[in-house]
Amino acid sequence: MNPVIAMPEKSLHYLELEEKYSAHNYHPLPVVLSKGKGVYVWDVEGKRYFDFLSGYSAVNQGHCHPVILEAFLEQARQLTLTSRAFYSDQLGEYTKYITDYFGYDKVLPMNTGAEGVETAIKLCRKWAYKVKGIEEGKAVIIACEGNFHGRTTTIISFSSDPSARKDFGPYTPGFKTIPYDDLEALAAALADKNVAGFLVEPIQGEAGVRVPAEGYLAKAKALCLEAGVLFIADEIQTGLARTGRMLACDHEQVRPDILILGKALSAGMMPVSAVLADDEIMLTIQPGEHGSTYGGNPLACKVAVSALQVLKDEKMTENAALRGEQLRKGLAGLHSKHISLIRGKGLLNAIVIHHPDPEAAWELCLLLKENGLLAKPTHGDKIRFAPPLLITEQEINEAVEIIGKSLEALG
Ligand code: IF1
Repeated sequence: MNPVIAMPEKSLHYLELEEKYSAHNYHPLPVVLSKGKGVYVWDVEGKRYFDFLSGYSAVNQGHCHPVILEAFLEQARQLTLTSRAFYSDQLGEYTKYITDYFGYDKVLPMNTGAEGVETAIKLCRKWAYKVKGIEEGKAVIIACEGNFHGRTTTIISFSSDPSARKDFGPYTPGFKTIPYDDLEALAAALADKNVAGFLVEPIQGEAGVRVPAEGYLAKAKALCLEAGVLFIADEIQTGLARTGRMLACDHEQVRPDILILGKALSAGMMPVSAVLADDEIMLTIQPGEHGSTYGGNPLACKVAVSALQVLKDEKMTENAALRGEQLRKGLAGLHSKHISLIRGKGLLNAIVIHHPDPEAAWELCLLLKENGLLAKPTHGDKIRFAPPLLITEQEINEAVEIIGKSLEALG
């Protein structure tokens, strides 16, 4: 059955518009959404679904959270953009709030995740030349195989995914990739005196929610400290309560030298990213050397404060830990022959599909959709399950039932 042809007329209309006029840089599931609230989204026909993607973990706080929405609307009526040519009454408040929240001296506000990563790279290089004393132009940043840090030309230069980098060269030099979750490889790479930073995802999202061995982050941080190298954590996806701790690094009491946040920092309302570091690192960048028109805009500032506050007020970290445990147990309890692996932390989870049909993960997502749950396959055989963090015990049970029913229908 071709799912596109089987679509209702209204959905088909919007799908065809996108196909005709939008660049073909995505392959979406055939569902057209027009409304979201909490853990649910609705399609244009009015059918309700559990959202188990959460905008790739950008809507941790749930869709259109009423408190955050109110903050958004209040500020939108007042002032939305000043540029950084002037001060605003929101940026100072936000920078104090977020640096207190995470315990850093300073924050540099940007918009998208990729911009946050680019900012961290520039900061690390600047620190390498101004503080560490590496010879100009020689700084090396270590990254991991299987990484996903964004789509800019520099970031894809150290991607190991051919579809992310092929035909987009020439590539930016100054990066070395090593296997993920491999401390020996890290130790060997750190022997190079020109290494300035180690850029790592505490759990690799794009790689299908790859959780490293316990102790990896703590030991990697210790190795970096010993080598005088900055430990740079990309917590754009793993941060902000998603894995059952405020930061995934908190699971191992690791404090990154540079912390990159994005996605849920605005609860899905708009692109907001942030880079946090202490003065020794952050103050190496001087006026005029970095920035962005929209970075730190008053609307973003107001929304980010509210998004962070809601995570604490509604105990989303604790709920992510509890409900994540319940979800993994529930999935294991299905005893499905089609699931070869269940992995994750908190509410960042994935299953690996075992099936003779290579399209089975996609087919399963279509069945899940029919049964009222949205999820997306990654790397062919993996499906990510990452609902908003306010999901209840009852809702997890319902979701597991839908997943079980869909796995059975897969045959
Ligand atoms: C897409 C994955 C998720 C990220 C980490 C930086 C960024 C991302 C750890 C860049 C973005 C996204 C973007 C999304 C697919 C997606 C993704 F499957 F590719 F890995 F979430 F799981 N660091 N992740 O995960 O942030 O510039 O996009 O704001 O459509 O490409 P951005």
